Amino acid sequence: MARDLGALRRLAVATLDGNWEHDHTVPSRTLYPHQWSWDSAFIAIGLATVRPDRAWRELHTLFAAQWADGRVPHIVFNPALRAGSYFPGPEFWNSSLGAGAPATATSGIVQPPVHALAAWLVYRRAPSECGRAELARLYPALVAQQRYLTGRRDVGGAGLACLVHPWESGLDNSPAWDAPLAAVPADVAVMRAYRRHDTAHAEAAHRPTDLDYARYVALVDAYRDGGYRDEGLTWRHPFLVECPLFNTALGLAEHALASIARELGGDPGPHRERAARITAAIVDRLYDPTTGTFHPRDLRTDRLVPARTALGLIPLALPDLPFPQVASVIAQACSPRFGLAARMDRPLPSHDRTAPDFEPLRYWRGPSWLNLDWLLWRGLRTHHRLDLAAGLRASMVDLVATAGCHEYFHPDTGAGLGSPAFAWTAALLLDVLADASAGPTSFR
Ligand code: 2M8
Repeated sequence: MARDLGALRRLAVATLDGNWEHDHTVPSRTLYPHQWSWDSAFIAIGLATVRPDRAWRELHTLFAAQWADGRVPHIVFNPALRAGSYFPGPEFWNSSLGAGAPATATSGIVQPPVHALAAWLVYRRAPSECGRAELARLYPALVAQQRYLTGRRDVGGAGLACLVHPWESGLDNSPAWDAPLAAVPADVAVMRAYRRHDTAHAEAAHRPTDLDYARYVALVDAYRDGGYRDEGLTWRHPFLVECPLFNTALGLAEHALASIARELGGDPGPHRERAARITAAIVDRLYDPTTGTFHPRDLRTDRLVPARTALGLIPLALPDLPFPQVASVIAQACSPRFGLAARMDRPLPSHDRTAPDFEPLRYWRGPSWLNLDWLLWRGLRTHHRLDLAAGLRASMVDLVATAGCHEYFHPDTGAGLGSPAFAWTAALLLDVLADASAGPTSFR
């Protein structure tokens, strides 16, 4: 596999080029042949280093499928693909049932709103008049996305967005969702009526189980049959959680929007105030002083989910996270649970490696993922832990140098798992390689 940085960069660019599809990038040609929301944000960040025009195109294509209520769907389906090329496909989601859905078929749920941060980073990579025009075009759509998430999706009433499906977290089968999902009535036999597409392209033992899928399907059924409406979710929806990663993205988006507003000659003040309120709510509602990390809050029980997953470390990316939480999250990240160090001997896992339900091969239940690394890498730089940031950066580069642009990696051996040509791995690697000096981050 590619060892020198030039060859590594070429591999990443070739992966992105190979996944480019007219006006967007597919996460993987085999497993995920449509456009995914948070993938596109990460992809744009990487494209900005080599193909800035495509970076903007990626974001504009995604936002062209934004719903009238401001939600940005987690999948935008490519109408040119044959039926059955992904499950659940457009016929299952039937987005036309949602008021204000676009003409293009989409899913009806969302993913972490990392897009405002992406737009800001794409612009910052090469500021220009043209880039400013692209930012100005996206700004109202990004604001509408925030309004949806902090408005209709504030089911808990404390200013945080609530997820209605584990897919909205992006960490589909994380142990964080086991407890809230257990309350979702589902019968694994319903899966006989469907054909899973993922297990035809990846090992079943690495993917979510059929029972997980039965619950995923039941949750989509419930949300879709309510016309994708968010009013009254408390009374009728069986899965309602506030996720630390998702809400960190929500807070980062307001910081990024403040920078964008300032750049466009607008007032950054309201965005800064909203960012501060989101960070305060994350600390107030999702921080557990006994574990020293953040946990999802299950709104059905009003309790924090006990699992210690990598989700709990991600609020470190917030620039205004108070010092006690910064210190305790870093201490936990450096503990044997996650093994972060200036010289890491193993990749960062997606779940506590000392937990009994840690599974090194199964998707989001242990394997290492570059997007989690990247978010934490930003957090470490934001809070001036350049020693640890350098260790994590070296680990990311090492993973791809040894195994290629895989979707995820074995958290002990670094072996490549899942899709072998995965777009956000390639994109985030390009971003990491372009920031060789890796100094502190800021929203300036
Ligand atoms: C995975 O999720 C999709 C459902 O959205 C799937 O398993 O079919 C997750 O890793 C998610 O975070 C990612 O956005 C998506 C496409 O890469 O794949």
